[in-house]
Amino acid sequence: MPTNIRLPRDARIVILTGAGISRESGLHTFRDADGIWAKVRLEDVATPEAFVRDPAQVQAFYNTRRRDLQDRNVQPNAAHAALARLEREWRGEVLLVTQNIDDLHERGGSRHPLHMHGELLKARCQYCDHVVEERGDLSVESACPHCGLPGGMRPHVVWFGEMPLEMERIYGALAECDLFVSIGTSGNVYPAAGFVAEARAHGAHTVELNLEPSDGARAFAEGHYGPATEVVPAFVDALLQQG
Ligand code: BV8
Repeated sequence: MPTNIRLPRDARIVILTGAGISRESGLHTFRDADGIWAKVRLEDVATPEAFVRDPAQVQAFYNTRRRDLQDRNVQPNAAHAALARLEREWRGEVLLVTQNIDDLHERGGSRHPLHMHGELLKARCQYCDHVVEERGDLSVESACPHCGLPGGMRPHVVWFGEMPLEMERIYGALAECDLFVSIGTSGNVYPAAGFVAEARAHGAHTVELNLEPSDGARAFAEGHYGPATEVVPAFVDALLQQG
């Protein structure tokens, strides 16, 4: 893949991924024609107000996605593996920030992905704030394994109107990185959609890897388009060959 990047091998890299990187693993995106928001309104299942209004509906929405994620046909793909390879072989720091709540980056070999929107396989107690692994269904009666109180367990997921996780760490990395790569995201949801402008303002080279140009494509210095399982491994190869 031709790329006009010339980076020192110890350059600092920040990668942002979205639902598009998991599409070829069999998980739906949000805003494509067959996406999640084409079947259910985000206002009904992905806001704190929805959880107060109809907790059973919200729990059912995430229970279904938690089961789907653990289907044996859902496996990390070549794009997840390529990012794990970059983390292993690149001499500089690589911070992988994902908007995704699936665990495919971990299962694809990434060691410490930063889940800025939380994790589907974790639950949080609203009474004691304890976060636990959760692979089963949550219900409105589920009790907290830590404080024992029933009825306070929610998905450990960042809903619309809630603050994403580890924002200070993310903005610190964006201010210092030499390369910012956005993969498989439509650039619709903030503050993640603003990361490219933040990185560019601090002098980073910015690249978009996506099936097609996203709404924010013009903000990037470089773009390569096609399925993530093709463009991401090719891009990682081009970076590592610079050596
Ligand atoms: C907050 C978890 C403030 C839930 C999600 C300006 C500034 C700040 C906030 C706002 C703002 N304007 C509006 C807001 C509010 C809001 C927002 O952005 N709304 C949007 C709809 C306009 N933002 C928020 O509410 C955020 N919080 O701002 O808090 C605050 C301040 C103080 C105190 C308290 C609070 C929180 C947002 C997080 C919401 N939670 N996820 C869950 O998953 O159920 S976001 C949701 O969208 C998804 O989870 C995903 O993470 C995110 C982005 O979606 P994408 O990943 O991009 O997926 P999408 O389908 O859109 O695109 C897929 C792309 O892949 C496409 O481009 C497609 O072409 C491509 N693709 C498809 N197939 C492939 C492919 N690419 C490669 N290969 C393929 N095969």
